[in-house]
Amino acid sequence: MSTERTFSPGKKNTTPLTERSAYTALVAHFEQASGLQLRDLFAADPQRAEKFSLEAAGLFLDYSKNRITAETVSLLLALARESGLQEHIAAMFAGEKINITENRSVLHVALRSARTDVYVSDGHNVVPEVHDVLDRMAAFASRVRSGEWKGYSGKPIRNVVNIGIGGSDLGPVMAYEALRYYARRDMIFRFVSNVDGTDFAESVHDLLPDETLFIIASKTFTTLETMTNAHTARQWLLAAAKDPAHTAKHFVAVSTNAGEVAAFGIDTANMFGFWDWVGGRYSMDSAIGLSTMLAVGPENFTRLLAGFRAMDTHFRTAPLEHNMPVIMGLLAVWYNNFFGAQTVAVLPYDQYLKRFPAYLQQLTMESNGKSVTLSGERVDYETGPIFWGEPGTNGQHSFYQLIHQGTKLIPCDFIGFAQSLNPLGNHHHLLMANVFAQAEALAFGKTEAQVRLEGTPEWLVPHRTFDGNRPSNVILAQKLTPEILGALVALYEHSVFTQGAIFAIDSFDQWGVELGKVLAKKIAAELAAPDDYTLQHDPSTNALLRRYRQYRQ
Ligand code: G6Q
Repeated sequence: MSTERTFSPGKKNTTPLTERSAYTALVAHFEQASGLQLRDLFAADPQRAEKFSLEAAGLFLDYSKNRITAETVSLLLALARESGLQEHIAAMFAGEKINITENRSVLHVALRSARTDVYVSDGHNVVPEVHDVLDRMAAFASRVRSGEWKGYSGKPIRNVVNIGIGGSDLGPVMAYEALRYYARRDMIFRFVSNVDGTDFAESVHDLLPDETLFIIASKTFTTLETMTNAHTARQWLLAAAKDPAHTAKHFVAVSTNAGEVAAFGIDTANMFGFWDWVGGRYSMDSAIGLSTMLAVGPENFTRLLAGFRAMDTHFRTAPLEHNMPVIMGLLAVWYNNFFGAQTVAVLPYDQYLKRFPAYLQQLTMESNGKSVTLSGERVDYETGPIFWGEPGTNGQHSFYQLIHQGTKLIPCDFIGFAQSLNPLGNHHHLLMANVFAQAEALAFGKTEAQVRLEGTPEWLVPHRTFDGNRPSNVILAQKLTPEILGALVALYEHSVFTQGAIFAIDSFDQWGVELGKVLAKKIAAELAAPDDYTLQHDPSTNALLRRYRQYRQ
């Protein structure tokens, strides 16, 4: 890696956030705004819902139930401008090396480009190679799905096991679950990520090796968990297939590292590449999405990419005040940096989106969980919030209590669809009634007077009162299609980008993941060392390692 810093900090404003004039103006504005009550804001302006809503790429966002006024929005937009957000968006789309610590372009938007688009990294247009890989993926997926691609015993492939972790797992799992309605029902898809042998063992225990295809998905092809699982998978296959030549029909790779792929024994003709300008957590629409394409077919995968592209175009071209990812990113900054909210809850009211919160956790927290700025100074303000969530309505019967009546402020994103993919009786109305009811209850609560009117005994009144004034966004779409999933993921990608521009951090590196990886390798070697091996860690770690060895005896 080059040791030169090549990024011109002129793209993002590296004046410390807290010293920017729009920030100072927001601090002053917050003094009154923190006392705003959503009940009063709605009573004062019957048009509020229309004013604070947006449509883009098939998504509708109602952000009127936020603790904001028109002045708040205009000050947040001023902060975005002063922070260089527009220049930074232009720099990303132009392929500039905005991932400064790894000296890389950030061009996941090129993964969903139209064939005629031009995206340039290091002086050359990457679009033809993107489409070349997509075409090869489509040809391969069609051969597997049609049964033309056969396993070693001559039977077609019925099972696909994706082996990957982090960005090479969370996107594929989430997309498979989200698009299951569109997936081949006569094929089984499994996802192995954990180095815990149980993950592999349970994933294959009911599969036949001669009908199973493994996708080894790893950008680097050196990740400990993935390579350990990949070697175990090969042993599992060979225990049945015997002849090592048979692995060719059962292993394909998705990687940027052809050398390691070949060293593992996978023919690079069966390798689907991507590029260093695709971050792991931004890679579900690259070849890392091969399992998704095998499940839903090339046409649906193309529809997914079209949805991403529609949101990319919106993000790049819409004025900031009508720009959905920008508005969502700025609202996140408002609560994170002014109200001191530590977390954001994402609450999809669609069973198919059950892995969406986990996916967003990596996207948001690995991207913006940083504490130094682009110029290397320690921040004196909060950066990325904690993301968490569960599909509705299950969460309502567990953690929503704290959101409604706890002491913490937790902004919520509700996601719902007008049509169910599985219309059954009255289920969908009941599901969606809960979205609207929860957002309403959080915003408006229930006053003491209302509780008393219901005849509640006086001593119970405080317990049954809801303060309200708890903010939420509601995102609605017609139904969960591949296009809508793409638009939804891109919405959050670009909202994270917006926040990163305000925080003046590198949203595209992940050095924090490294230290644990290095230490784990060292300790793994020590665990296999003889008993008299002298441990040189801190006393707590040494004692734990001794205890582990003792239990193993
Ligand atoms: C994502 C991170 C990380 C990465 C995994 C897997 O942005 O870089 O989650 O995706 O560590 O890495 P490989 O794909 O190289 O195995």
